[in-house]
Amino acid sequence: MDNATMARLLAETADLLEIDGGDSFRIRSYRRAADAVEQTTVDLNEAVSDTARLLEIPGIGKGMAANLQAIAEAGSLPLRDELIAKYGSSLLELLKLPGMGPKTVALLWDAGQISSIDQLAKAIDDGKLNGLPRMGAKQIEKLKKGIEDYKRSAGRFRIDQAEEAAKAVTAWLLDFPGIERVTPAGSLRRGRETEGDLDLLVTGPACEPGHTQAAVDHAAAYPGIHSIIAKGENKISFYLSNSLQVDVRLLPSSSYGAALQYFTGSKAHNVSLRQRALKMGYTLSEWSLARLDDESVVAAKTEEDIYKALKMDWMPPEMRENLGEIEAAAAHALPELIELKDIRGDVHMHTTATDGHNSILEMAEAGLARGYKYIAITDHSKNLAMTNGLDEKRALEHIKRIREVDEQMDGKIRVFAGIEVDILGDGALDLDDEVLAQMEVVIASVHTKLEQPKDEMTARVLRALENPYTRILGHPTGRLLLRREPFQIDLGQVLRKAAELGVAVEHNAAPERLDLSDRDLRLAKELGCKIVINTDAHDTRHLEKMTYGIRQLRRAWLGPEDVLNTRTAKQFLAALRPKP
Ligand code: DGT
Ligand code: CA
Ligand code: CA
Ligand code: ZN
Repeated sequence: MDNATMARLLAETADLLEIDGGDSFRIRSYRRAADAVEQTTVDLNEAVSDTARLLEIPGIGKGMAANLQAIAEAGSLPLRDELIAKYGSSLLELLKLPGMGPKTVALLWDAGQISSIDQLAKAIDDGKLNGLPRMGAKQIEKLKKGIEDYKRSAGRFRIDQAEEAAKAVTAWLLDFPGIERVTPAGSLRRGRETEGDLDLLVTGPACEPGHTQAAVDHAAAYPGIHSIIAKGENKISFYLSNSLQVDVRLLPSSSYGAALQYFTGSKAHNVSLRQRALKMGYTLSEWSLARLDDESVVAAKTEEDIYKALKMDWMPPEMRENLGEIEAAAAHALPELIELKDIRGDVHMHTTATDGHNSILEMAEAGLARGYKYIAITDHSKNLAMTNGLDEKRALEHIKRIREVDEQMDGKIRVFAGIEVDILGDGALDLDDEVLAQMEVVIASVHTKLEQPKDEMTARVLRALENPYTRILGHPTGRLLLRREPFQIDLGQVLRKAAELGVAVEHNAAPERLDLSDRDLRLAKELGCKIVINTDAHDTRHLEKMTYGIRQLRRAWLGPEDVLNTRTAKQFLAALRPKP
């Protein structure tokens, strides 16, 4: 059991105790222990047998040390188990709703033994919450929205987490001598921003009919498996310990293409494609494209064969959402999509001057190592005090240091001076114009007061765009995938204004953001916006996350010409809004 899981069990115990009306001193000690376990660099799994070592961890006393030992031994904590038995484990799910703390959960329990999200939804619908203390109409509305958001994101995983898991399982499968190829299909192959489960397609001699047992057994022995859901002749499904489901299918190489096409989806794309096949006298399945009349196979071995037999061009998986790609492929009119190698620079990143982990020089060298021709250093501004944001004086000093590194790189890579300047609550920018005037890349972003009503937020961002020094609008909706919904904003109006003023809009490639979303990117292109893709790196390693953003641009059908930082350094600067 890892530290994170132990910390979670302790924190949940504290929450349950509070709901139970427990002694506040005791509640606090569990909470403090949870924090301590989360913060410590000691591997508790290893240290747990040595009480003295546990006691050295600040926040862990004798009682908690015993609790940690109990957790390590039994995988659970008796007190937590007791409370779960009393209230049910769904109570913990209630706590995951935004704005829901133990006090509110206790209130709901007392009001009608409401102990799950479904029961809460029903109680709201039945009007049972009206009149409860601290439950005004506004509060109830908020809860309702929280439930909707939660249901939408529950059980999904970010693309970086899904990809990491896919890579690990793939490596394990490829270790087996009779397995030659493993391909992730489904939403991951289509590059969706989140994945519901992984669909891995496997082929090789060990996957041919009648010979699959050993390969299935090998898959079942993957060390990361939490529990097996189903195990058959050609398929095994299991949960990883983070509860991500993985479906592994073993396929004969003769029908690999048909299966890849089918399991890549999307469902909507497949439905449309099947209709086209029917009109042509064919039937399309996960096994083959076959003639309707005599069932003879027309194509099955590769995806290209199948699309070709349907008189279409093969299309990148990111396009397969039934949004016009079938018609375009049939008309041989598919657009050229952007690729990672088209990107020549990354112009949003942070350094140790604020909340980044690396120096200007280290970021420049990492950019160079990726083959970039330019980067921009864009640290935070003073409004974001928790990041040690730059005030005017420090910003000017920072520009000087950036110029020095630019010199030092001797033309191998250009290092532009920039800032990610906060858009204040009223739409003013956080730094004086005279300072902004000295930088090449001024990104304006909203980081605070995210709760503003829609018209206020829209007016705020419009005002920020009007500032003549604003050149890029950073992460325009402020969402954090599966954690925080976009803030309320009239994005159409903002994008139209950005297009009119020549302010570029950012696609933030950090996998927890990925905004603008694929759909918003399509709108941005339609409206004629300039588009920039950035990683918002806070560490040299984050520069690698560009790939997740590229997938979203491709899903929006963007080509290299649609994105400013596919251009040379000179062309890039020239394409930004001119300085006043
Ligand atoms: P996810 O897992 O929710 O992120 O999304 P997908 O697209 O990976 O969906 P999943 O895992 O349920 O199925 C993988 C692919 O298999 C899906 O994209 C298309 C295909 N598929 C699954 N069920 C059906 C179905 O009932 N009809 C059709 N036409 N295709 C299906
Ligand atoms: Ca899937
Ligand atoms: Ca699946
Ligand atoms: Zn930011």
